[in-house]
Amino acid sequence: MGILNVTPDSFSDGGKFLDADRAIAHGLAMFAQGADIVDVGGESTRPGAQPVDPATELERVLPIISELSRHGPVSIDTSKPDVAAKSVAAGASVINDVSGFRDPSMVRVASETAATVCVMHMKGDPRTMQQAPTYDDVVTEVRDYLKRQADMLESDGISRSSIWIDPGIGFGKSLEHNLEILRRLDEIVATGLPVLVGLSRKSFIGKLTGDLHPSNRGIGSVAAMLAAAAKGARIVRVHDVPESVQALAVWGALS
Ligand code: HH2
Repeated sequence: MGILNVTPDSFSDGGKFLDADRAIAHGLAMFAQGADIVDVGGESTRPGAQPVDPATELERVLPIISELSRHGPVSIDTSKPDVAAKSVAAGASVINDVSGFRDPSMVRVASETAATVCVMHMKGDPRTMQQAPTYDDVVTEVRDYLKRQADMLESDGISRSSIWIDPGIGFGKSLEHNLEILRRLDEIVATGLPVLVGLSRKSFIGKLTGDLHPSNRGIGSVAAMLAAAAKGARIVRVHDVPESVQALAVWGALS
């Protein structure tokens, strides 16, 4: 899954693709480079990010989704029901909600469409989530939460085969929490639901390597992505599509 942030403030590619033509060109390039899906977002969820109103978010994402969905599968990265509904109407086939379908209106929108849903775990919200998050056992807590949300979505009419889960690397997690989740990802994979992992260029890579600039974290991200794939991750959300496709091709042939 290639990342396309149509925002001024995303932590890594903020401001690069706010212009619609550039965003579309980058999405098409990611399809050509081997992305199976492009994840379009119009609101940054980095720690401390300020919320965006639905009209602004729609204005950013709709033209991109309409065009890109003619060329390949597109997901919409949003927690807002109106944005999700209009994005699916414009051609998105996946609703990727970092707030994990906690809002009943998001569940209703999802159940009224045939879209696949991605349920992510986040502790708190982006404004506060990195303020000393604590867990008894992060892996068990995240896994049980994702299972409960998947059961709730299924009882609200969404087919289990259309539900992906995501442990939410960096969303209310310390460095140790992120590492523990990745080391024990197989316990989340054991739920039987397809697991998506988004770790590309995130701050834990910078903390491990001492390189704090997101654009210098590509190789560390590929290493972590392969570790996640080895533990059974089915979908990996990445900024660096050609490098990730190449790494997965070689790892896939050897594993
Ligand atoms: N991470 C980000 C955004 N959306 N969606 C899923 N399912 N999983 C993730 O880990 C995830 C996500 C944050 O990364 P990014 O989009 O690169 O930055 P920003 O939120 O600043 O736009």
